[in-house]
Amino acid sequence: MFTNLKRLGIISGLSATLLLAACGGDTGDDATDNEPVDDTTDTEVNYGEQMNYSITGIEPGAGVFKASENAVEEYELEGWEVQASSSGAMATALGEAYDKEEPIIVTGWSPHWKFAQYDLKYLDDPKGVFGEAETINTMVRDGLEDDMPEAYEVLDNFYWSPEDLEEVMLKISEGANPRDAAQEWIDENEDMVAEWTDGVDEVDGDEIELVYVEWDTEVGSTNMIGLVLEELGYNVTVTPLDNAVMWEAVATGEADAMVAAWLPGTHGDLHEEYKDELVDLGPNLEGAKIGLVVPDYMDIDSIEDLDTK
Ligand code: PBE
Repeated sequence: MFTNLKRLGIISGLSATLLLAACGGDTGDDATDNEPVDDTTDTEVNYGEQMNYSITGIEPGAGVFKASENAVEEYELEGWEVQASSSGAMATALGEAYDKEEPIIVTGWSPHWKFAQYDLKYLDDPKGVFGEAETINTMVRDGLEDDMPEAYEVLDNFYWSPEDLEEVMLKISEGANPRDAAQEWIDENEDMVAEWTDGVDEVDGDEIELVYVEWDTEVGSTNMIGLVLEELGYNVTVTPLDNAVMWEAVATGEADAMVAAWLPGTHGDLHEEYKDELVDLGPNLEGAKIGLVVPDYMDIDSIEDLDTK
């Protein structure tokens, strides 16, 4: 019983009330119950305290990590911190909290398999710190069109839906090796793949390097398009890097391409820095999104309602 109450946050709500009473903040008079209260007490559950004022982050180089730090500042979430971690560790922490119905806030994004696996929601962001819907664009190095016109054309044609990418991600999250998951998706979607490769000549073992970051989205998309290029005869290397290094590698021509540019907001700063040295082949996916994500069972809807220290 006690654990159940505690889990629901009723205990901390209760102690806040007792504290208020002790300070003379609540006279017990019903008429005072509707009066506006201080920001820090306006959610019944003190999630901040329960979560140690900590947002479970991912790699600090990720756009969503930086945006979350901006949110802490913009919403004046005093005492809150975004904890650096990895995408994999974030997902594990989310799964563990979810199984115990404990509160957790993660730096989240869509498409992502976590929405298929758990009931989750984005916290409202009335200040628009996380931006609107985004596209994921394909960027190639200067000169690729001349050097490898076949790969250029396939990369230019590559376009799929969030649901397609989610299918690949879900298979990987269920334990499939990324290449196998990507191959399975290709086998199940031959028509779409045929559209990307339609009329493109085969090549004979030309080497091409795709760079990406080990985020679930990019593991799925990069492995998939890498296999399509392999089928066309390319010798494909896929290299995981840090976000900023990925952008730099394509801008300097050290790598040939990436399918992981989140625009306009998430990678807006990196795009600004490198846009003149890259060839933007446009969106390979539309309807992506980033933000703070919590389990549906949490009694909070907006970043504004997070209680501060
Ligand atoms: N993500 C996944 C990346 C882009 C792709 C949302 C974690 C980021 O925040 O930079």
